[in-house]
Amino acid sequence: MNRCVRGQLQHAYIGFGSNIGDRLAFIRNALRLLSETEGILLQRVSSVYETDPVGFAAQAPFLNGAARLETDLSPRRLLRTLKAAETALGRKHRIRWGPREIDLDLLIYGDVCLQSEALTLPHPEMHRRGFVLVPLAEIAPHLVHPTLHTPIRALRDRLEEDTSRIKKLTSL
Ligand code: PH2
Ligand code: MG
Ligand code: MG
Repeated sequence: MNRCVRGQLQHAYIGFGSNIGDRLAFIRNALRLLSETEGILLQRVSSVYETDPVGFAAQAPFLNGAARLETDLSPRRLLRTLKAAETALGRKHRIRWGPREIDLDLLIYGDVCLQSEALTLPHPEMHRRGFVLVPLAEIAPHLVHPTLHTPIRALRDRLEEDTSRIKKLTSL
């Protein structure tokens, strides 16, 4: 159920990634765009990690990270804002799971759980992905996953995926 009341401040967590061009510049520009957006306060940003591609392996390594926002935008408006930022930064549409200039994914929005064609919260794959959980555990180890009722750090620690190829690269 979406319990968000517009105008109320919520904590939202996003994941970001890039594996084309100047990856760090795409990430820096995305975070700057979001921090300049009315209704969004960028509160915490993880280190940037270099990660092996998951899903479609024949592509360049990614830079990934996570951030905590405080926002009074609804989940759908926040999602639209993230998509608009991707487009503004020059993201081209390519194959699913494939290379991208910048990817901004809404992972968790307060304790909202919803499933629709446009948006599923929490993100349905996040608990299986090292490139999401490693940076997210850095900034929010005790955050409890709204449907699995498990802290992010514990989800990271029980990952089946090999996280040895997720290397902390730099801080922003
Ligand atoms: N994103 C994908 C598919 N595979 N692999 C890594 N390492 N990082 C990503 O951000 C990523 C991916 C689709 O969103
Ligand atoms: Mg993604
Ligand atoms: Mg995405």
